[in-house]
Amino acid sequence: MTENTVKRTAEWKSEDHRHYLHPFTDHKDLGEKGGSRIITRADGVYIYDSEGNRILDGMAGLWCVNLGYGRTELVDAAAAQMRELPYYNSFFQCTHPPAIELSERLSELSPGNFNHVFFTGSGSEANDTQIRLIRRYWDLQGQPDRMTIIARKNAYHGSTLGGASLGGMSAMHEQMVLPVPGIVHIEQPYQFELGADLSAADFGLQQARLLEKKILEIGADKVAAFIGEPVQGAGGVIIPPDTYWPEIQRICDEYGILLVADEVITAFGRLGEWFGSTRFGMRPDLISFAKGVSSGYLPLGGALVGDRVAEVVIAEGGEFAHGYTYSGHPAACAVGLAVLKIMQREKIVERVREHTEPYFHARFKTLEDHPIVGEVRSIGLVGAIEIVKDKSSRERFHKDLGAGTRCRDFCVNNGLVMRAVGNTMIVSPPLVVEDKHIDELVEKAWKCLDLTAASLARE
Ligand code: PXG
Repeated sequence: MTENTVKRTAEWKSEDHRHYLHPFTDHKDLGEKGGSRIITRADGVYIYDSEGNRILDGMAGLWCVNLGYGRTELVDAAAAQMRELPYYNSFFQCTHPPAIELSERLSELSPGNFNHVFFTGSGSEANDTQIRLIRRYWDLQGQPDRMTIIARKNAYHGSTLGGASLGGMSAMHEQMVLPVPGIVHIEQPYQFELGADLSAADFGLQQARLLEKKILEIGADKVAAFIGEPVQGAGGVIIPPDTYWPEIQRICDEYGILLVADEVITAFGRLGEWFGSTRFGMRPDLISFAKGVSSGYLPLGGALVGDRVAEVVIAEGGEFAHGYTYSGHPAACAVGLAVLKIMQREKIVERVREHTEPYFHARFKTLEDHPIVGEVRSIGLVGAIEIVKDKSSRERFHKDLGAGTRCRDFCVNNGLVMRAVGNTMIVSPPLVVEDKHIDELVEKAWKCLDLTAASLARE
């Protein structure tokens, strides 16, 4: 921080408010509340704002900066690639080394039935690509009536029209007359909200069988695919019971429908595996990825295409009429390769699985003793805290009290980024967090839950 950044803060806030339309933001409300916090730099697991505050980044940016900030190796990889070849496309029978090498590395790291990658610039574009691949596959199989894709309520699959349609966020649907035709939603495996009376095993089976019910309602010969995040992220870190995914897999197999794992958050070590599907015993036909593949340093995503789909689309499909200017961007792919190199060298996935996850799980769970916490859950390095008014009945605070956003604001003002999804607080720290950072996260979270409880008690 320099004196200059402090001085510039007011000016930046005003310019920001006048010109910059932020994603998912109520601009009128933001203006009335004094504008945005301006993040000027970051290092390791901390971000710094223009007024010099140091804040522990409990969200790894937006679930993406898995290797932490200040990785000069990633900066150097991008700079070197930009000097050599800053851009070229892979349309019209061209390609370039970073995209070739990254597609090969991803094929090696992904489950055995995956050997092809389609690159995009984001997770939303990855899921739009999946819709195109799914429709193309069934057309080529001579089953064009298999048009319906089943997804879940409260899922997040991105913000393009396709991604928002697959997602189950009603507020997004309402603003755009979505979903587009051919996408339907079933209920999610959110036990704290929907299944308090059942055992986890029974609740998992019950929620999975909603898929079978929906398939039978539509007609199995009309269903193309099911898409789900192994663990729902933006919906509130919803961790399905162990029985859920095996039963979903059984149903997909039985009716021959494609299974798409949206691993935009869960891949690249977030759940202590290269791909979160592995942890839940899923055998997806298609996988979407983004975020952690480049650790957020440059925009990069893609669709991993399993052999079942690739063989049909490649052998019989002719030209696949789909692609983006930045598909396989050389600098983004060079950063992706450097990320994978660091992950291998520093054994990031193994460290999460063997050390960080158990430590985080145990320490984070202690927050369940807090008087306004109804449940704490975590898996890998994602976690959720359910804020409640009454622990035993799980009664929530009235929605208008904004318990979650209150807690979020206390957190950031006390040096911790924790995100609010309604009254659920969620975290997804960089995978490189050390024990002392986890201690700091838990201590600050407790303090901010105290502040939240006190402020709610005053109303
Ligand atoms: N799938 C999943 C599972 C995601 O979490 C996307 C797709 C879309 O990726 P892009 O790169 O197009 O944003 C995501 C993105 C939040 C939040 O508030 C989460 C995401 C994006 C923005 C906000 O938690 N996830």
